[in-house]
Amino acid sequence: PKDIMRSVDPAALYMLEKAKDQNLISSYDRFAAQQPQCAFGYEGICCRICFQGPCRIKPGDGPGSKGICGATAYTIVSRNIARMMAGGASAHSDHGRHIVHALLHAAEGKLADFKVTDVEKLNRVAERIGISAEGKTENELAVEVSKAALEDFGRQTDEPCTWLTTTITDGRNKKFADCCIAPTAIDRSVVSLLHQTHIGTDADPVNIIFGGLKCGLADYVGMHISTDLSDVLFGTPKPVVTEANLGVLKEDKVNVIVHGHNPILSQTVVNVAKEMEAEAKAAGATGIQLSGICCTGNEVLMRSGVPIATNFSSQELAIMTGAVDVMVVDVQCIMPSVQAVAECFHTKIVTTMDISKIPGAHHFAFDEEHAVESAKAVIRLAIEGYKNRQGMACDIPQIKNKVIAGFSVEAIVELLAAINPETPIKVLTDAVEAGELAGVALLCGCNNLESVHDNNHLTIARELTKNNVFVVTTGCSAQALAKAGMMAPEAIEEYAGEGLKNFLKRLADANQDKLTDGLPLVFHMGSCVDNSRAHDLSTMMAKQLNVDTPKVPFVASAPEAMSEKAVSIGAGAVAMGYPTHVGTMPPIEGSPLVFGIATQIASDVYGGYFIFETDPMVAAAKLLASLDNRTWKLGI
Ligand code: BF8
Repeated sequence: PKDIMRSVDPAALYMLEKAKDQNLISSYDRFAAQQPQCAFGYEGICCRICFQGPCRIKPGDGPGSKGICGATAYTIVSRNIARMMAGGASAHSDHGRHIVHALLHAAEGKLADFKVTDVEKLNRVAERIGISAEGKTENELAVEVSKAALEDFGRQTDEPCTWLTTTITDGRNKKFADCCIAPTAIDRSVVSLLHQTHIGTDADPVNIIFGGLKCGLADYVGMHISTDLSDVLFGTPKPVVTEANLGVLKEDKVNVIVHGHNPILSQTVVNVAKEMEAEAKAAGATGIQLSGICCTGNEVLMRSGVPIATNFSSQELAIMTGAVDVMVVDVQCIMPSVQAVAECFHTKIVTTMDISKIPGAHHFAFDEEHAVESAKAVIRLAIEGYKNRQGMACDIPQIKNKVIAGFSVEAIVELLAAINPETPIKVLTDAVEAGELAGVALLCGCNNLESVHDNNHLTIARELTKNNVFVVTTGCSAQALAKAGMMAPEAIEEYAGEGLKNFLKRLADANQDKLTDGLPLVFHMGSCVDNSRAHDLSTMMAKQLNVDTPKVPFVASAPEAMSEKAVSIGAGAVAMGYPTHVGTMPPIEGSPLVFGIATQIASDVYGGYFIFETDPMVAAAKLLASLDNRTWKLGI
């Protein structure tokens, strides 16, 4: 209905109005058309694991209260949610594997277009995982590091994953070993979980959820490998200044949007675009305008300052501007509908990965051996598109905000080191111990139209920063905050509480020589795999405070979670010991027992727990209370 607010992003609202006038259908309309959604599925008590079903669990204690095999609500709910964790871990880690192969093949001299870019990061990763750099060339070292990473995917013995044991606290290592949830290999943990949740295997919800947590930790390993080796290949992010929202599209330029997750494709497009400006100008454009959607957008934003066009829910709306010449996509979070919308305009959708195709779209198979060639072909298609667009109407909402991003852990440590060169992280923990900061929060995850687009992200960020929480952010959450201007220095004056204001001012003053444009209110740490960066920050805080991660005043929130990846990230976060808020209901309400495992039993065993709360104001209050409880327990 017309009076329901569907987004708090003014650019998205502008485009939704236009869509209505022109009878263009988007996910916002399809969400409304799906109502009311199936209550059995919504609560997780629809079982489709075997095809005697679907079985729907009904109240009472008659035969309808169980599946045909006798599975109860708690078995069905736990199996369904665990399978989502397996899906999420698969997506993150398969992306990670792609990066490992690219680094390995580049270091073996098989790829002309890729090389080790960040030797220091390579050395740091090698040292951390116990590989000596002594007497080795950087390529030899990169080969060894890549092979060690591949071991974490396929090890058949019982040692836990290297990228887990070497990146977490001793306390977490012991806990995971004691509870038998340390993954030995990513692929194996996914396979085991699919086996465990097959009809007639595991019926015990606690055991199933613990299997899920193991997969959540495998997801963490996959994310960490992705981040580390992407940094080695393309560089570790440093502060960059750029912009966000649909106003970054330019009518007089060739507009190329990169969308998806894998930086191998998007970074190559970015690198090649610089060399092809002249071709674009020869076609009458004033240049090439790149912009990003979803996490591949975050990857090239962090490393190359490429602006953000928009985030997940509003991806179709970008095409409706009529200004997008090519949208090139790789994997994950690409709505199949982008092709249908593109067909109403001159826009071409280009798919690039053999596991991710859309009927009707152009498919340019992208392989690392011909990366530059493929990227050039994509940009040439966009230049053709620009020519075809002449004489057609563009309608770009002139809405965008300034963004300061690029905050890898290394970049944050460098900022802190300007105040305390010996122990940089102490600047952050001291601020928490002094009560200047209430703690640290990671805002991450998707959009989900169950809530008003971007509203939960913005409301929670405002409440937390007002109450002196240092906010780091990734994924579509970061993009929501960027679009709304919360990554501009001006946002500090507008939203930060006194303590946070003073902390950020001290940091900015100490780094004046490095920062051309000051610091933002909230710190963009990258894509969803870069949640590993936030984990590293909390682990550093734990080590400095001499406690395990469940005692650190650190919380996580996925205000508008939607994807399987969000479920596996959340599982990993809870295992690490964080109070983890989810602002849209995952399908677990059909079993009070599973709900209790997630919200209470998890806390008894791991220290972390889920907070399910759909009201963003109440959620912020709960997150603040969790931080408060942790600082109180630390004796602060
Ligand atoms: O990996 S936040 S909607 S884009 S799943 Fe997807 Fe969710 Fe966005 Fe990035 Ni993450």
